[in-house]
Amino acid sequence: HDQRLRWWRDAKFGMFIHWGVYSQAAGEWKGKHVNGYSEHLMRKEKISRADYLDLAHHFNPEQFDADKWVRMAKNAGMNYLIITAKHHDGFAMYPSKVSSFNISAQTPFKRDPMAELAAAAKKYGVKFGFYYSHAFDWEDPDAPGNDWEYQNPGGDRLIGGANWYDQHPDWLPKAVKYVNEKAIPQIQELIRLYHPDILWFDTPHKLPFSENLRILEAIRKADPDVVVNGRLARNGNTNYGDYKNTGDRPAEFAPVNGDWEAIPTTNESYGYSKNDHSHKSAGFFVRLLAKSASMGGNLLLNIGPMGNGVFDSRDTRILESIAGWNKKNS
Ligand code: JFZ
Repeated sequence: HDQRLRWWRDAKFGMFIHWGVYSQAAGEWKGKHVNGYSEHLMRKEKISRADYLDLAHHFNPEQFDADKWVRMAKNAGMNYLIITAKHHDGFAMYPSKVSSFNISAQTPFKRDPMAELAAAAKKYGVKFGFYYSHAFDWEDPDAPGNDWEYQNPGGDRLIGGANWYDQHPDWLPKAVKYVNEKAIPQIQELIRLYHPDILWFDTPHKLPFSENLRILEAIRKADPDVVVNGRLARNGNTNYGDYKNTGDRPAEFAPVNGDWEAIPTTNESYGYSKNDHSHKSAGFFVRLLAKSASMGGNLLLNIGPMGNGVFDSRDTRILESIAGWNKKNS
């Protein structure tokens, strides 16, 4: 654990990137603004798998430039980068052999952005890894979450969502099937293809603790050196990953014992949302970074690139002024 976490403890500052098919929709559906997390578009608008694929068929980020993305991070003083390989929509942003719900099978974009990012990160000495939604997967009929198209376990309208397995143990075999046939194989695939330094998980309450532990075992077996965040598996107050995450919003930024990381986003959404103008100032994040570092934590600052592969200019402005500050102080 200490060995694994060595680079992570020194890193202090990282870039979080939420980028997927939802970025193409930009927080809008059928001409109207969708509030909050744009990466939750599919759930909020109850979009069917087929309609979501229509959106994917128009995802063609030809201006994507991995070198530029990593340089932006590096110049801002960020030492690690974590990008969504698969968010809750279930869409793999890399050519997955496990599921055809992926970027190379469903979009006109024939490059592998994850491979390009992994290479650029290596070039600039930035640690690299993936966000992988292990619990929620809205396209998979067996996974927890999608209750508008399939009768999935743990959907939001079904018995309140969390701990559904206590009330509905009869649904458990479906979730286990999803973990065996999609989640674990894709995580193993990501480790094999890209050798990530870190894997970042979320919403563990959507799966029983035993399933989360099974995923953790599979990761440790595939690569004992990969850092795993605390949102993979949680039981009471105990985290089973390598470190803890605070709540998503800076307001929830409170002292935590041990190794921890905060994950503020520049505005109110993690994925790109063109009508969300709530971006905080660069100064705000510089102060937040000083605060987290002084409290012994890491700051993983999220940005949401656009569907065309370019950073939102509002994010770029923040990153460039942090870079200016970084240059003066290093
Ligand atoms: C999750 C995701 O649902 C969201 O889309 C984004 O990826 C974010 C980083 O994580 O949302 C959460 C998860 C946990 C909390 C809040 C939002 N929390 O513990 O406060």
